[in-house]
Amino acid sequence: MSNHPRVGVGVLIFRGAQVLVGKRLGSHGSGDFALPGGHLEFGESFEACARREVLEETGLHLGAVWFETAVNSVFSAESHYVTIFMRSEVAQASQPQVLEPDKCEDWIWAPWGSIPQPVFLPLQLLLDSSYSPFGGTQPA
Ligand code: 8DG
Ligand code: MG
Ligand code: MG
Repeated sequence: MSNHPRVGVGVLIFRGAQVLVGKRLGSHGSGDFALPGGHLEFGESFEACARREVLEETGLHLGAVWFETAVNSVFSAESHYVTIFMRSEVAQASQPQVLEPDKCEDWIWAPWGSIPQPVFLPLQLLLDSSYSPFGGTQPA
């Protein structure tokens, strides 16, 4: 707990039109579907954080990783994150592993428009924003 905002990095890993989400366990947002990710460490780049968290949590080694957007995630009076969203793409054959079973129940590939509810606040803020992963206007 801190009275300053912290920095969280969420990683949008696309496999074609599907994005990787996992059901959180054990900490705030337990039961919510969230992107792989975690805290930015002191001195760490966004890209390095994205690669490290994804490797720790899923075993996936990412290729190119790039910045997409950011949201302001005010969870409560005591918990405030600035969330940096990074993005990467993986091959169709890629299979994530549940390497932190105390923190994530399972990983699933979900179509961008059909991520199961409930959704972890930062990802919900992204879904509610004008961000579109495939460019242009999202079909209704
Ligand atoms: P760490 O302490 O090992 O760095 O993190 P973790 O064990 O992987 O914890 P986490 O809860 O997955 O991530 C730490 C915080 O990062 C989380 O409590 C809130 C913040 N965060 C965001 N956006 C996102 C997101 O999209 N996904 C994840 N997993 N965390 C996020 O602000
Ligand atoms: Mg982590
Ligand atoms: Mg995490």
